[in-house]
Amino acid sequence: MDTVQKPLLRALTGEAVWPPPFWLMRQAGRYLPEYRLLRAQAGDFISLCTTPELAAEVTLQPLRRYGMDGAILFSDILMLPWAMGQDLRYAEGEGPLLEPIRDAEGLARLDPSAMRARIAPILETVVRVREGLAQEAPKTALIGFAGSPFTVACYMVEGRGGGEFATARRLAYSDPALFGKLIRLLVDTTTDYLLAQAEAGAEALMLFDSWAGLLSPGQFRRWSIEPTAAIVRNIRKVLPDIPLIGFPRLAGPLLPEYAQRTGVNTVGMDTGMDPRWAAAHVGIEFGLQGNMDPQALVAGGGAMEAEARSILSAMRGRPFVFNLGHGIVPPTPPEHVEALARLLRMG
Ligand code: 1CP
Repeated sequence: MDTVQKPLLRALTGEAVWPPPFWLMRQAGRYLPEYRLLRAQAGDFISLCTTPELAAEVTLQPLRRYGMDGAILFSDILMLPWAMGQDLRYAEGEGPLLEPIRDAEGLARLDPSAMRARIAPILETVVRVREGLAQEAPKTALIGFAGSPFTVACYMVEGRGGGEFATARRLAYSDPALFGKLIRLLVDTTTDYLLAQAEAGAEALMLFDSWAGLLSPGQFRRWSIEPTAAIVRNIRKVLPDIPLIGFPRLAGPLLPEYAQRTGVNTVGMDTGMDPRWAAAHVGIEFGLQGNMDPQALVAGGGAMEAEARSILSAMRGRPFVFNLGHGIVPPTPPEHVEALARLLRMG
């Protein structure tokens, strides 16, 4: 199958494909029994991400059930700081824990030159997933990804998730030189990391800015829009045509400005974004992606169908990729995902 014909790639580059292609953030994960089984075999989460055979298998699992139009590389946004030598572990039930970086000494301990060797197994996963897709799902496109510099910096400075990243946001005001240095390092390494994924076979690239909406408008422009725009420019110099998706979660009314100024092809809408407002304010030259409430997918039934249909009707006639407004949550019944996939195929 010629990649140009893959529906996801057509929608991401400006075509109003109907019924719209779909995939779901965190589509591989704990709601699937086959994932839990492999996760237990791998032991810890980092081993799962760095064992290409297992990570590729986990990437393909949801496609076998639901035939999504997009596969997303199974990895994590924090594998980049890990690849630069920052201590990282995933504590059961607690999420990621890192050795916090809050001063110049901490920043100096990062070793970007270690990155290439440490990401090698992740790139090998990309190669294997492309081989798997060619065999099993020739119309499905592979999405590579990274966290945006601001969101990754949040975890690097705070050392953990679960809160509002007060330390990281304060540092951005109190020591913008240091915070800026960290962001610039992330712009450079994220560019290299995404280009390496594309070279290994990723067909579209997504930047997750999950915590962008915690920023004031001025800080949002400085720490979310500008670094993202720099990454987009860097990537475009090498790969002018690769589809790029940006997801500035909770950006609210700054979403159109984010689309315009970053130069991504498609912007992700989070759960709270009104798709009709987005359709009216984000130019038709941009694709939109989103944004059903993950809790509607847990609930299922008529309520879920009504949510999905209302999003579809708001997006009709423009380039659009159906997705959730944030990641699938573990209590999601797999049969609800099945029902959603059936509804979406009918358009
Ligand atoms: O126990 C487990 O099995 C680990 C749970 C888990 C999984 C399945 C983590 C830890 N990461 C992932 C995979 C993952 N993470 C993917 C690939 C799979 C897919 O989408 O199907 C992707 C794209 C991510 C991206 C990610 N990681 C983001 C951005 C998207 C978002 O959800 O906002 C963020 C913020 C993270 C950090 C992270 N990693 C893991 C957890 C539990 C978290 C969130 C921590 C927090 O709440 O702050």
